[in-house]
Amino acid sequence: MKTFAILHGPNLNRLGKREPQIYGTATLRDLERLIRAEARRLGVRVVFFQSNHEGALIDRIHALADRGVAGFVVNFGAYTHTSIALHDALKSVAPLPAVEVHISDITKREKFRRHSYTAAACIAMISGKGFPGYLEALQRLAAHG
Ligand code: CA2
Repeated sequence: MKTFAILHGPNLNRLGKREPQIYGTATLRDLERLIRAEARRLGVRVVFFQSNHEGALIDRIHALADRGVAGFVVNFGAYTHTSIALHDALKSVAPLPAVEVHISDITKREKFRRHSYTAAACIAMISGKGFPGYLEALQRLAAHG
């Protein structure tokens, strides 16, 4: 059975606690429950990791790749818009596929959120679809050659 890693970046541990008009009222735990149910339906395994630290996310990408995961669903939070290092980390584990997800539509918010450095290392980016975007990302990975 394939295992996919779901990586959450900075502040996503605060989901459901602030800015419900942008991110909704459900928590990260609620999101992980939804993803687990979709994984069961698809017949794949999922592992989760959240960190507020760029280096910790990079170390985990390397470790998960060495451990044999089949791909990544990533929401690097604000590091999306700043981190060449996370882009390079995904490239460093090629050809493992990654799909980037954003709960909000990053193209319709502040100018500084419009560009993603990390999407260039991903096979797809899903933005603005809320939590269902993560389920779509998992489906994309499960269907990926
Ligand atoms: O829309 C997304 O999923 C984002 O990746 C969320 C990030 C943001 O920096 C990106 O531009 C878009 C923010 C993570 C969550 O931040 C929270 C802020 C307040 C309350 C709860 C979460």
